[in-house]
Amino acid sequence: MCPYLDPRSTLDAAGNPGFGEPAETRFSTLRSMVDPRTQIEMYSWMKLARTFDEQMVAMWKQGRGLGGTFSGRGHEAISVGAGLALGRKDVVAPMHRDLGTYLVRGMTPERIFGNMLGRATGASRGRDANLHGVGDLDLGIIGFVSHLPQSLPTTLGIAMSFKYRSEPRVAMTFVGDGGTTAGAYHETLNMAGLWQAPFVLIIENNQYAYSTPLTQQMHAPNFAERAAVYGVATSSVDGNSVNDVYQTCVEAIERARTGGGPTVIEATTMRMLGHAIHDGAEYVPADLLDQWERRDPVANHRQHLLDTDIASEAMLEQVDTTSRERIAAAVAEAEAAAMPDPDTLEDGVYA
Ligand SMILES: Cc1ncc(C[n+]2csc(CCOP(=O)(O)OP(=O)(O)O)c2C)c(N)n1
Ligand SMILES: [Mg+2]
Repeated sequence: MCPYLDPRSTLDAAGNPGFGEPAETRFSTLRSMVDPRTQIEMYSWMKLARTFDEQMVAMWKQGRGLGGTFSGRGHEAISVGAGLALGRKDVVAPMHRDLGTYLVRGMTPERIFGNMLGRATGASRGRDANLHGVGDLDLGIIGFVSHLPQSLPTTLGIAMSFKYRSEPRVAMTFVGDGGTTAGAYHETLNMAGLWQAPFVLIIENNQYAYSTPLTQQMHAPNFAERAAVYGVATSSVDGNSVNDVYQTCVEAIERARTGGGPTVIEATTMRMLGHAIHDGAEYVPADLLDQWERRDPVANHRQHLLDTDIASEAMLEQVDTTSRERIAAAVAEAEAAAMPDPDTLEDGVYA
């Protein structure tokens, strides 16, 4: 359960009866396979990620000293669903929109805001003012390699180290639709299939690579079909359904852990803001954004929890309030933190 937002404990203390089993099963097979507690937990993390994201965007507009600001709005079901499906000893290399994965793996909002504000308390101790390259091996987070898509061969190498040592561990990473057009994507999948590595790759198909729409990127935009030729298992999933993403990842991770080889999961979603916050994304048709706004992963999962009687409105309001308080406290702590000591400038420089 999300350590910051535990609706069960808060609401039990308030005397709320809490949640029960779904009233009826009227959702897809995948959705009905996810237990109610996990579904509430996923909402808690998605809401925390969304609240963080909105705060980050607001602070950038206020000129409050954030570095590279890449919104993951719309990607929460992917980053949270995939992150929660992993085991404690597995590793993951998140991408620039995967804030939710950092959070579920245990990187605190204080450390992430501290990082974005260049503080000594940030995850990179002031070396990097966004989430590019920030990792924490104790949390099983491999720093994102900014040169796309070079996190793929790196993560495949880690997966192969698990295989060589006969450790039942899995390495997961992400790539954007744009990143799949680069050579290293194909080289990685070729070797992953050949070696049957314990490797899971999630393609975050958000329709755009910077200002280039999918239709101008590739002739055959069916990612699962294209990946299958490399000898990997493939799945296509609604990237705005956290239950579907989670369940698909659970199955892929289990297959990889038990010697069944790699999986490529295509998760379809939409990049809801510009490439980075300076980009107004005027090139994205407004009606396309409207269509995807109606499929918002956080709002829709919230409604699903209510419709199935998994959670009450009071419980979810409590989660929403706790998220706001948690993020406000993290920002206050990060803004009050010291900048790095200039004497430490060369720490961590090896060549
Ligand atoms: C080799 C390389 N070229 C260019 C960039 C700059 N860049 C960063 S993200 C990005 C767009 C990537 O699009 P996509 O893979 O679809 O991911 P998205 O940003 O949509 O999540 C570009 C061009 C980079 N990081 N690395
Ligand atoms: Mg993209």
